[in-house]
Amino acid sequence: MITLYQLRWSHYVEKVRWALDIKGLAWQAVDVVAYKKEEMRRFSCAQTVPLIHDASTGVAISDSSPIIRYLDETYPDRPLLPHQPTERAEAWQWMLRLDSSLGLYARRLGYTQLIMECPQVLPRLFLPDVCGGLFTRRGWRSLAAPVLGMLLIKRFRFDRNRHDRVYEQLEALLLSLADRLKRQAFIVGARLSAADITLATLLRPLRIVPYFSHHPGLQSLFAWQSRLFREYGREPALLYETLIEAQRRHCGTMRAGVGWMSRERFAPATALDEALTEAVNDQHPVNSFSLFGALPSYVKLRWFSGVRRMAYAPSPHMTHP
Ligand SMILES: N[C@@H](CCC(=O)N[C@@H](CS)C(=O)NCC(=O)O)C(=O)O
Repeated sequence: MITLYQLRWSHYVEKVRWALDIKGLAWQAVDVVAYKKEEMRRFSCAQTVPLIHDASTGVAISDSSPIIRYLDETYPDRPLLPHQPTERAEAWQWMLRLDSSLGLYARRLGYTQLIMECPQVLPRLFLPDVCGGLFTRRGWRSLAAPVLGMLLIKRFRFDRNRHDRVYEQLEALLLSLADRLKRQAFIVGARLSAADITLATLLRPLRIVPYFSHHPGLQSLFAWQSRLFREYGREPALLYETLIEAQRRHCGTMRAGVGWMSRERFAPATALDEALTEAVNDQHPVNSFSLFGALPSYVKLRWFSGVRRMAYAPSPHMTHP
């Protein structure tokens, strides 16, 4: 039996859940408390989720791509990485590249969107069981939301989205991936591989970011993702998607107009062709002192981010409850 330590809504975790299901392995999930992660402390590997503990080998390993490689090497049936060496190396590089770019940027913009439109969702994600669910209740929710928002800003630097050109870098990457997937059904080779699972799952948070989910040049990419979700029985919408959608329908608007984006195509500064040996992450340490220093950034992001409110339009590829 494999135990998967998870935050339910994490896109890196979703990638591993999908891999475990394809391989047909017996697994169980343990939901961790994000800011303590006590459940995982006994393992010596990096304390990020996903983390798996395989009781039959005694191995504990974190980081989604190495987890998938471990699963393939230990349980060779129903391989997730291509067998052919060149394709295998190519798929592996795509996984690391997407973990280090798309995964990080999509997380930043997904949380940014929640903070801009409905921060009360954050306690429902992070604190569902703390104090018997107190912080998910109306009133308490509104108190907990800004604190969580500030914590996340410090952890992932959403206040630097514009400075770091996150929208620009992502747009350039996704347009090139959309072009690639118009020419071929899968990122590498002739069948689904872990590279496709990586792309489809790490794209998930952008389904709530209208700049991308409604982008005319990216509709084929979201259609590709939705088709894979359907074919492989993945969840059509995670909790945060359903909640933000409900909020948008209720108020008839969404934050969609990224004021500073120009129509010119952006050339990313960093070469994506450099070979990677491991995935890069972007978490920064937070302490209570630095946390409250994030209040001005929270206020700015929530109300003056430069992302304009526009009339709500359902995203074409979202399944509506
Ligand atoms: N490259 C890692 C990224 C893992 C990661 O950053 N996980 C986040 C959840 S999305 C996490 O552990 N967050 C807890 C924290 O920030 O302390 C992977 O592919 O697994």
